[in-house]
Amino acid sequence: MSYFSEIPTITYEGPASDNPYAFKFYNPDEVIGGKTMKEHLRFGVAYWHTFTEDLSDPFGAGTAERPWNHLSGLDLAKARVEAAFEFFEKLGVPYFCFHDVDIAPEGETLRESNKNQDVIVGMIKEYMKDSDTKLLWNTVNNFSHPRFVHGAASANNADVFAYAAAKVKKGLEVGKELGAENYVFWGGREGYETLLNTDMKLELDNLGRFFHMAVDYAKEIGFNAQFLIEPKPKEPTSHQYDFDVASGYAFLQHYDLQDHFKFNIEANHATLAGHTFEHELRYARIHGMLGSVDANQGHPLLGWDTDEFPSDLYATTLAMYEILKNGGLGRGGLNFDAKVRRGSFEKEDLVLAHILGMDSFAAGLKVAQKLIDDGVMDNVVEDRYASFNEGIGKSIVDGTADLRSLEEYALGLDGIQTRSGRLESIKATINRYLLQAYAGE
Ligand code: XUL
Ligand code: CO
Repeated sequence: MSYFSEIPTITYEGPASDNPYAFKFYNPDEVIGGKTMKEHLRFGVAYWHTFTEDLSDPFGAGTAERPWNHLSGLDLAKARVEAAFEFFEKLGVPYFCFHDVDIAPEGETLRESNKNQDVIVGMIKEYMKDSDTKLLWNTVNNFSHPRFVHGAASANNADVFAYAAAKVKKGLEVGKELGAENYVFWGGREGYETLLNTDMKLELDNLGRFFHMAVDYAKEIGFNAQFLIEPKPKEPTSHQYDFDVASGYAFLQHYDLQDHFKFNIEANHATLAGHTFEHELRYARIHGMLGSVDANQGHPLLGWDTDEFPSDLYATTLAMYEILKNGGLGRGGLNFDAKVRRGSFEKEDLVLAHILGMDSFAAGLKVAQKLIDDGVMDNVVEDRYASFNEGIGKSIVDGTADLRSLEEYALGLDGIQTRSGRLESIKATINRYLLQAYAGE
């Protein structure tokens, strides 16, 4: 059965093309800074948004028209697998990602859920044999079912902790079976709604214990995926424990988990935390903790996690700048944790949305590499901090200065010269690079 037969295989036609079913900027074989675009970008399709999502929102029912909507149970799950691998091939995406409940229906019991998963995981494994698409990461959904109303690993109820642990155990086994390169923990309900009934210390300690159990079990079964924490400040909780990279990193260090995890950074989670996307990438990068990316964007006028497909070239450029400066994402990738808008309910929109996301990051990559090659930001930064390269500045950086030596120096100063940060000029330069990157093509 074919689900996307009317849709052609998407190929690169270049910026001048007006064919909606073609890449304008994503040219998988084009070499940028010594690596192909395909090697740099490692795109992933999020199974939940593309094959499971019905596009409902808190105010209205689902609108998604999908050729598998008439099915249910395991038949529906199987149809989605067929559709997914056809979709991956049409777009030439190298990776996909899923939660346990995205791929297979939950049963009445944990045992039944596991059995359903086994059926679908077996089918996915077969499809993967004939496909170039691999599993970037899997995870388990420990937040949707009512049993997780008060959290999972940070729940008040030990039975819920045990149930969540059992689901992660299965998730790790599934990840190993399908050769996942990473395994993600997003703490959907690992937080609280109010401190009035919350033992924060016990919840955080339990979360730490939970992660150690996962690390130990992965080691035991020989599943050597990179573990990733995906920070988000809130939603659905009013306060999520892994609020942002900085608080997540402090948590990992406190519980001695920092060597076992990196971060999966989502653009819209960064902005919900009051940061820019590039702030979260930079914070992770400079601490050696940048693992992978959930590539999406928020709506500037809405305060929640809208999970839009990335279209903002300024944001993708600055994100790719951080990723290039990181030397790439290693075994991580750019997973489109993004959904088409509720009004974009036709199946064609799924393809068009991925083309938009892939092209946006490809263009960002090209501009970012040029900015790096020409030292645009590096030169500004080097010049701005030059006072730390010699004299008193050098003594601060190399640790030979102390308050006494600094006082002596400051007392001898005859005024301090400060200089402009030239922000507007830098922005004008970035605009020029953005507009010139494809000039003449
Ligand atoms: C929710 C979110 C999740 C994680 C995986 O905001 O981003 O889909 O990516 O659980
Ligand atoms: Co995400």
